[in-house]
Amino acid sequence: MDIIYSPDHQLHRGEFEFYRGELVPCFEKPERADYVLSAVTAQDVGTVCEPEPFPLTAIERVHAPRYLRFLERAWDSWTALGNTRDAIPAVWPIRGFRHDVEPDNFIAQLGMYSFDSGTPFTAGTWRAARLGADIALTAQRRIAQGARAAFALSRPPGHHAGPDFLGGYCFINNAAVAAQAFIDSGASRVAILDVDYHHGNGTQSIFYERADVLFQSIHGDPTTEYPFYLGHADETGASDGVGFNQNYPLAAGSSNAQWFAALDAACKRIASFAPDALVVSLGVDTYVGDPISKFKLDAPEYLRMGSELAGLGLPTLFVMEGGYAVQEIGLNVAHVLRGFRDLAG
Ligand code: SP5
Ligand code: ZN
Repeated sequence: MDIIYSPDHQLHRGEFEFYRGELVPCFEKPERADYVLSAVTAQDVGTVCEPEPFPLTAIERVHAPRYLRFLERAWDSWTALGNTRDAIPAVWPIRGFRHDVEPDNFIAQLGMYSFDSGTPFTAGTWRAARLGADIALTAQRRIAQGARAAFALSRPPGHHAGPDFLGGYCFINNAAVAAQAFIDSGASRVAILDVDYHHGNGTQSIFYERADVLFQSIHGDPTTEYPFYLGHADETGASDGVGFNQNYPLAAGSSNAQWFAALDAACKRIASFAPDALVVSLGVDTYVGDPISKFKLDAPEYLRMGSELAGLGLPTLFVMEGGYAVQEIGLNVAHVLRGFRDLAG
C-alpha cells in the first residue's frame, strides 16, 4: 500500500504543554512520525510517497473559513505582540459568552478557537497541519483511483479538531477532510472508525448531523478520560444524522477482550451501513505501554486489529492519530498495516 509522508511534519514542534499546573515537554513530538516511518519501511508494509498539493477549498469543506484564516495568521499575530515562545491559550468563552463576534485581540481569538491548554501553536504549525491535510487527500486520491488501501502518515494528528476549534494536539481534522473528499468524488456513504484511545470529538462534531458519514469511536470512558466532555454512548447523532454516530466508551484499564467486543460491534454497524470507503483514525495510544493512556493492546492485538479491518472488505484509508510510547508506536502501526495486508492481499 502507498504510505504518504513528508519530512516537513517536523515544522510543528511544540515545546511544552500545560499539565497539572506545570509546563511539561510535549508528548506529541516529531520523533513519533520518524519511528513510524522507519518501522513501516523496515517491515516492508508499502511504498513511501510524497504528498501532492491540494487547494484550501478541500479543507474548507469541513472547517470554517474563519477558523482556517485564524490558523494561517496565528503565528504572525502572536509574534507581532513581541512573543517568542509557543502560543498557548489562557482564556476561554464558556457558557454564556458570545461566539458570534471574533475579538480583535489575538489572545482572545486563540481562546475562542481552542478547547485546552495542551496544544501549543508554533512557528511551523500551520504549514505542517496544512501538509497533513494534503497527505490525507493524496492517500484518498490513491484509493479513489482504485487502491485497496493507503496510509496517511501525517502529524500533527487531527481527530480532536472540530469545525472551528483546535485541541488535543490537533489543528486540522485529516480524517474528516479525507472522508469529505470521498463524498465529493462521488461516494454515497463513508464510514469513519476511530480507534485512538481518546474520543474523536472533532470528527463527531463535524459529521453529527449527517447520514452520509457514519462515525464509530472506541475510546476511554470520558467520565474519567480526555477529552472528558464528549464521547458517551448516548450520543447517537442529531437531525438527519440520528443513528449515524456510535460511541463505545470503555473504562480505563479495560481488557483486550472488551476492546475487541467493541471493535466487533463497530464493524457490524459499518458492514450494515455498506459504505463505499472506510477511513480509520489510527491512534496507537491503546498500547499497554502508552504513557498517557490505559488500555492494554500489544503486538498480537495490533495484528488482529488489522486483519479484522481487512475482513470488512472495504477500500480503507488509515490516518495517523495519537500514540505516545514514542519508540514503540512504529511497530504498533506496522503491525496493524501488516495484519491488514496479510488478509487483504
Ligand atoms: C491525538 C491525541 O491522542 N490527543 C490526546 C491529547 C491528550 N491531551 C491530554 C494529555 C494529558 C496528559 N496526561 C498525562 C498523564 C501522565 N501520567
Ligand atoms: Zn489519543
